[in-house]
Amino acid sequence: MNNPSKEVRTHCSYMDHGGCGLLVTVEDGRITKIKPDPEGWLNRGYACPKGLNAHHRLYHPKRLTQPLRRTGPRGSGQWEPVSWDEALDEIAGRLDAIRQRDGARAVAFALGMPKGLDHFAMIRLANTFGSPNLVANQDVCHAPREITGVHTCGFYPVVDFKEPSELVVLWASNPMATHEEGGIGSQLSARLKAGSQLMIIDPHRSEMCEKAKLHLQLRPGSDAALALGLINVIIAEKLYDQDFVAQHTHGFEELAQAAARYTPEEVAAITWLEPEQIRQAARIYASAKPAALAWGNPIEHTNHAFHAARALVCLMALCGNLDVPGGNRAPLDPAIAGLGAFVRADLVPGKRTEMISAHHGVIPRFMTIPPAHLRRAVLAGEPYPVKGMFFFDTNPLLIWADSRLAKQALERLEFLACAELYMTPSAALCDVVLPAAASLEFDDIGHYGLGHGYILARPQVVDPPPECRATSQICCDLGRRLAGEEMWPSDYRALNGMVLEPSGLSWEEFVEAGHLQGPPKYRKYESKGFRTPTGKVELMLSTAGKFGLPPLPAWEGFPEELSGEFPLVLTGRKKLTALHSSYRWVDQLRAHDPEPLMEMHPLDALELGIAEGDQVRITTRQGSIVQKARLSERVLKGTVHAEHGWWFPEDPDHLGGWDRSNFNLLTSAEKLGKQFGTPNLAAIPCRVERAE
Ligand SMILES: Nc1nc2c(c(=O)[nH]1)N[C@H]1C(S)=C(S)[C@@H](COP(=O)(O)OP(=O)(O)OC[C@H]3O[C@@H](n4cnc5c(=O)[nH]c(N)nc54)[C@H](O)[C@@H]3O)O[C@H]1N2
Ligand SMILES: Nc1nc2c(c(=O)[nH]1)N[C@H]1C(S)=C(S)[C@@H](COP(=O)(O)OP(=O)(O)OC[C@H]3O[C@@H](n4cnc5c(=O)[nH]c(N)nc54)[C@H](O)[C@@H]3O)O[C@H]1N2
Ligand code: SF4
Ligand SMILES: [Mo]
Repeated sequence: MNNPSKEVRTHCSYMDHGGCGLLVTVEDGRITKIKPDPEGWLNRGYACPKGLNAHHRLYHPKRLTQPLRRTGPRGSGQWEPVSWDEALDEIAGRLDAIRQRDGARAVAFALGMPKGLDHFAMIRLANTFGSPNLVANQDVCHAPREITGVHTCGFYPVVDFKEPSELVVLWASNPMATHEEGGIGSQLSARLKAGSQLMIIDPHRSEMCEKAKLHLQLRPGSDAALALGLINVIIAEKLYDQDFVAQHTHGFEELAQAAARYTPEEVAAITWLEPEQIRQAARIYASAKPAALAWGNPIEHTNHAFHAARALVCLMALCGNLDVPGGNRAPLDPAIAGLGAFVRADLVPGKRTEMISAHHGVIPRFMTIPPAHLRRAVLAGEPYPVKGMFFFDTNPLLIWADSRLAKQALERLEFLACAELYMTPSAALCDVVLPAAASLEFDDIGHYGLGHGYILARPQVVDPPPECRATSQICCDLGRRLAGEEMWPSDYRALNGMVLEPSGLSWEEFVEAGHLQGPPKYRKYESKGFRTPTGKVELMLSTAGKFGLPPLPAWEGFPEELSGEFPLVLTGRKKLTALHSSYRWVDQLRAHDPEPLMEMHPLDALELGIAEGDQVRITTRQGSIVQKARLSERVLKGTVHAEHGWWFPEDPDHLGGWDRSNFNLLTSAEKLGKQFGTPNLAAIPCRVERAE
């Protein structure tokens, strides 16, 4: 990086699921300003405060800048600096010793939200090491939607904001803040400007709801019931796409029978809605041609995630919205390396039966280990013990359900190491901590392996601090030690090359192009059928018996009942200016979110003697935390909306006050959905009182 001053075009990353094009000003090797790229493919001149402040992550005085080895008890904050070779040799030596003694499966590798190509480099590391146990948050993030989609219609139906729709439905989805599946917040605005109508299904009344034709403010956790209610009306009133259903679906009669009991009256009682609202929603969705349904993360935040996701794919199918422009599409990848080949899935052929979660009977296509299952292995040896773990891009102590259990499990591990930007509460429990390069400091490929139908170029903008390494490079360094030099390149950039190889593009050509997208083909089923065993959308699953799955979507009740002691329903959502537990130490970002806030209805607050700005204690059957009260009519009476991912880097405690305001002290890892091991992060009975 020689030029004294320059502007570099790249894509925002490690900040959410978006892909805003950015123009980054570099002066004397330092980033001084970030602007949105007016020509950004997905964002066209938009960027949020996270992207615009991304460089402040790089220059924080307390950023980790050298490898550290623990010298005192875990979590005591006592470290000594070591060289990279010492640190890597120690990690490789300890993990290998466990492999020699207890087998490769006794070592787990863990990740969080997919951030870049390093996510897939880590999966490759687990595979080349020989372990079937790759832990990730997919139990509560995308697997229920993706895999249920694959079982039902052969693909993961992603909302299509690229083509015109008559109606957009935001169902448990808030793209203006989260930019799920790409840069779609700004794309959604464009769709609305072009005349699409809007329907929102969300217990929180955001500003977007003012633009909506209908907002169903439902009881959190009742989505499966509501979707079945819509199916009921659509079938009873014959509003479905009769040609599509006749030609392309399997099990319509059985679905019709199953849905018959979910009358608007029945469903109204469950969802806290009026029967007429349910009829209206069904008519609006079924009459719009096409309708694009953005289905979000909270669908996956109860142990009934499978049923909720099944019901929603059935709804899309009934109304003929699958794989049509402006509906829910089946994106095709550009010519790039297939995922299986990149991660070397072939090296662990027995994974499906040997992975910890197979013992718990998860859906066989689900190939990552839910954190709840990992902890049963570590703490109870069920189905066999796990003794060592390496992780990056995740902060388990804050983001796994039941943080106390997470702490016990991390502490119980014989050896634990990670790569991080900052000494997070989870890093503080490690034996060795490696200093990671931040995004913008290495060449990266965005959105690979996520089923979005495109990849984004994220060229390096500045050099990392001398002792910080890209996480993909760390995978190469550990891979060469643990799996042999023939299995891993010495320079991580070769991994980018592997992904691009089938495209015939060099890295420079890819950067010049900015992105690669697959062919925009729709209605592929017309020539090829749907990629399910029957070749049709399986409203009733033909594989139900084989995989032990419920054949038809159903409402199985709330995960937990309300009671006199716990009369309110707790849920949450992501905020535009924060990413889970990340970057709480970056002042420029923290300024937007100085402290944890919970929202409750003024009438509930009045009954409980709580005033705006009070510190309140939220208590569930599992635990209790403190956040600051915001009284708001945007939430329903009887509900509480709290923020997750809160810790306090400024705290003198070495674990950053992890147990004060952390939502996941309120969640449990006991009651899990069978298909994905999903715990309940939403719809949790709670009570609230003023904290002293
Ligand atoms: N700014 C920001 N962006 C992010 C992230 C972040 O942390 N911050 N995280 C990224 C990740 S990993 C993910 S998975 C995505 C998630 O992105 P989204 O799917 O948009 O997820 P959420 O914000 O969790 O929830 C969306 C909406 O669901 C509503 N909701 C809550 N409970 C329920 C319920 O029971 N039923 C219904 N129908 N609605 C409910 C919330 O009020 C919220 O408006 O965002 C990504 N983008
Ligand atoms: N209660 C509750 N729990 C939830 C959710 C919820 O809605 N409610 N959402 C769930 C969902 S959808 C997801 S995806 C997970 C997210 O879970 P995680 O991905 O674990 O979330 P983060 O807290 O963002 O942790 C990311 C870690 O990566 C580090 N990091 C950031 N940038 C870099 C980098 O450039 N290099 C390296 N090496 N590290 C970096 C950060 O410092 C941070 O510690 O949380 C889940 N947990
Ligand atoms: S919306 Fe997402 S991708 Fe765009 S600037 Fe913000 S964090 Fe980055
Ligand atoms: Mo996520």
